[in-house]
Amino acid sequence: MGYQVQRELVRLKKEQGQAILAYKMGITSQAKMKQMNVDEPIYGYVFDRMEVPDEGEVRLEEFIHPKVEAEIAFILAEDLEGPDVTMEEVLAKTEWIVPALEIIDSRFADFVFKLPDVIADNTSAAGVVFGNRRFRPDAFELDSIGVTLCTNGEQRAEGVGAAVLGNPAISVAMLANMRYSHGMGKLAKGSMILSGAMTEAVMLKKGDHVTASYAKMGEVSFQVR
Ligand code: OOG
Ligand code: MG
Repeated sequence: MGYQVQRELVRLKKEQGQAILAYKMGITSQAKMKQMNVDEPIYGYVFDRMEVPDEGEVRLEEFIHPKVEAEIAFILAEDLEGPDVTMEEVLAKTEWIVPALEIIDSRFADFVFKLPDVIADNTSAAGVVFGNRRFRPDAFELDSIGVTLCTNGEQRAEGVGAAVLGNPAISVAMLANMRYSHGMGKLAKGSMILSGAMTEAVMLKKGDHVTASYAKMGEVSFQVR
């Protein structure tokens, strides 16, 4: 099973001195779930060394065939523990929401994989750029936040919060509940969670300047060298 391999991967990375920076949900859109023929999203981990500062740089050589997608991240004010976490509980226990870009990369050619493979491959986690500004969870309706993803000023993808399981907070609730059912414990206060892509993933090329522009939440960007 994919999660057993993933657990071993996490153990090895920790042994090498890497630390978990954030949790991530993946395959959270109806379109992607249908494509993968699943009715449940998947989760994985973002490690500390995957972080890129807002307006920072990545080197294409450090990846295999990276893509980027726009997401909303949550930072918890209180512990979240399954099995019955709801969207309302997530919103009540969230300290901040933060616009974020996720860089995904895959061991599998053309990102063609079966579900256990992508879970074992840590859900393609390869990088994260958190925006510099953070917002209270009640500042907006998260399902209606729109985002456009551009490379070199040209729009490549767009999306909206509702693309993530109806609301990104539902994705966080599902993460807490899935972790409970897998015996993985609670999401502790202070945890950061990437809730899943609001946009299609866009292939990166050398020289790309990537910018995600969020309605009311500003921009997150980085440069590919
Ligand atoms: C799996 C990871 C997907 C997301 O936000 O949906 C993901 C993949 O498509 O390679 O991170
Ligand atoms: Mg993602």
